[in-house]
Amino acid sequence: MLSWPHLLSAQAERCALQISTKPGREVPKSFTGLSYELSQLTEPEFFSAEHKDLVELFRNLSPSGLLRIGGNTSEFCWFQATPSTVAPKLHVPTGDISKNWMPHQLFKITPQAIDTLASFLHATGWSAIYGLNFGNSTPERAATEAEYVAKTLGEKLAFFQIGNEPDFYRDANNGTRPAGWGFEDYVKEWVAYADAVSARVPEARFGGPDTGASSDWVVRFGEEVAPQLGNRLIALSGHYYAEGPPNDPRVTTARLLAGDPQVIRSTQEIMRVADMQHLSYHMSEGNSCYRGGKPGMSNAFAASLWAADYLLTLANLGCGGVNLHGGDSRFLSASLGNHNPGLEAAKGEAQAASNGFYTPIASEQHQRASARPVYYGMLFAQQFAGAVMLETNSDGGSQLAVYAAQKQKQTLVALINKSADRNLRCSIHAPQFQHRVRALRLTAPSLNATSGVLFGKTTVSTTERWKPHYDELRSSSQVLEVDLPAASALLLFAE
Ligand code: BDP
Repeated sequence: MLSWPHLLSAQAERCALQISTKPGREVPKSFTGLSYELSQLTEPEFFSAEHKDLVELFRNLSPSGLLRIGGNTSEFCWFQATPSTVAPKLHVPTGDISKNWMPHQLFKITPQAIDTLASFLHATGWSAIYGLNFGNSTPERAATEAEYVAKTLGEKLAFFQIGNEPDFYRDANNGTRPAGWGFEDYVKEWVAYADAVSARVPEARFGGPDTGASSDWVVRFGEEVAPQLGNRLIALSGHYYAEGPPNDPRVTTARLLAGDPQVIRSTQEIMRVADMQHLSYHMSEGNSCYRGGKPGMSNAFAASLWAADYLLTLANLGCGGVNLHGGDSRFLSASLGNHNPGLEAAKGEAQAASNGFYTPIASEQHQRASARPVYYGMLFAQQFAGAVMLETNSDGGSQLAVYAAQKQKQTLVALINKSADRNLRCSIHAPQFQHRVRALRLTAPSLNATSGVLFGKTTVSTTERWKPHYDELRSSSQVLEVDLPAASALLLFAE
């Protein structure tokens, strides 16, 4: 009887790939990141060195990642600097409150939460992008908070961002600023906040504008704010959600995996300004589907392949880091004005959470944290951190994504087969393939599977370091033949 790889070869379509030796962009070691709601800090024990499961999952994902804390709830958080600090007034938007998608409550952050956050960052090796409230605060409050955060996090603070998705503020379902409020108003107010923070924290570094969707705001921010801030501005930032909302019937796994050509166009536009102004660019918040993600897609293996492909696309273009959003469903629901549209999309099927189906790490209250499928896609892309991207060429069509990089003496080649039913047999032409080639596979029972994901034949646990099992492949020439079953990915390491 034939074993399955032989069987697969018989039914597989052939494809050919070429890997060049021409170096492209360098992938920062801190490239792989996560994003959380700032309101998560109302529970200081969450981001704490004592939260061992979470520490281990962060460390397994990256030894030096970037944790971005912000989101819609950051616009409703206030810092209780001293016991006598009073809460600000809750901003209640005008009109029908049920149609407003911003939080309708305040969240208190205490100095203790910043102290435990520092312990978490030290335990994980990660650094933080800290989001200051700009929607409903004052420059004085922001400066007081920034001073404590900067002092406590020290070198673990990468930079501050001020405000979340300001390009949406004037929209009726957001209502943070009146209709007609625009980019010029934004920059004026934003620079006043940055100056107030700098007056208290002279060494403070900033990133922005952390827009929801408008790449033109990111470009203008780079062109207009960088000259005003000088070396205080170190990063441009913007968000990206591939699909949404989850209860829109057009949002499907097939559409998610078909890819979005706009990603390349807008990232290239932003990178042009980032390079010109010597800034890095961070996709500081995003995921497969906005408004909390779609069950059966965002929490399934499809999201794993999407994330691997998306992160490597951005790495190829020179992006400085990607933070996929997630966290506890209570805070993600609050970030959406307590709407849970994902449950509507689930059509009555029981779900493990009420929201945040896209979260890379499941971490519901009173439950042990665990890695979701999307986490594995990020871990796949993380193998490229610290490498220099190489050009590739493939005739495999749009459902086959191919990336390559040089990491010291190793050449990495990633093949992501996003098709649900098209098995491939690929011949890879690479001058680097002369000696030993090892392989890790990313697999799951199907694109819709919400469990059973394996990377390097193993899962990521909360109790020990991830140890993948490599397959040894021999390559005596510069051409290597590999099987790539439908809905799976393969990572090759050539020495
Ligand atoms: C972004 C917000 C974040 C939300 C997320 C979502 O910054 O707080 O949780 O969208 O829609 O707009 O899921």
